Amino acid sequence: MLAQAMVEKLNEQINLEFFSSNLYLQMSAWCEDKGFEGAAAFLRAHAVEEMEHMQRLFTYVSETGAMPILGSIEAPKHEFASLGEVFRETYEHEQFITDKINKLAHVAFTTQDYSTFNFLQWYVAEQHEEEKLFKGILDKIELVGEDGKALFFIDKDLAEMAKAE
Ligand code: OFO
Repeated sequence: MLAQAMVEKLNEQINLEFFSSNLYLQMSAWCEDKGFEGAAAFLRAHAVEEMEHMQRLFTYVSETGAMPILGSIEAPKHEFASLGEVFRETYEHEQFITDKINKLAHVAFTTQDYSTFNFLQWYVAEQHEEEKLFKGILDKIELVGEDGKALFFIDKDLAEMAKAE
């Protein structure tokens, strides 16, 4: 049985995972609109992964006998200055999510909710992967620059990465 305060925090995280999914889906629409098809495919695939993050939390809350409560999800922004900006924002967003997961793990540990603490370890490891993934893309963009030719190759690379998502 989870403490009510923990249920509320897990519900907030469910909401945030929905937001992450919508953010990447919206970014994929911007990329598609600007002709970056590889980036669009990559972000769309990643939006699906975020829904899996949401589902995993939803299942955990249900299985412990509490009720997941879905709130309204903030609309993501839909205008970006460049492909570089899109990926700078993905990386910042993942850092924000890591911070949220760390705070959740801290609360679970300090309230001796070891079941939730153990459950959250998957997210701790996943956030390491998520940051690595987005930092890697950002590093590549910063390395090659943002002229048309460079972005063409970045987009091709992202198309390959989308297949692995
Ligand atoms: Fe991108 O890791 Fe969930 O939100």
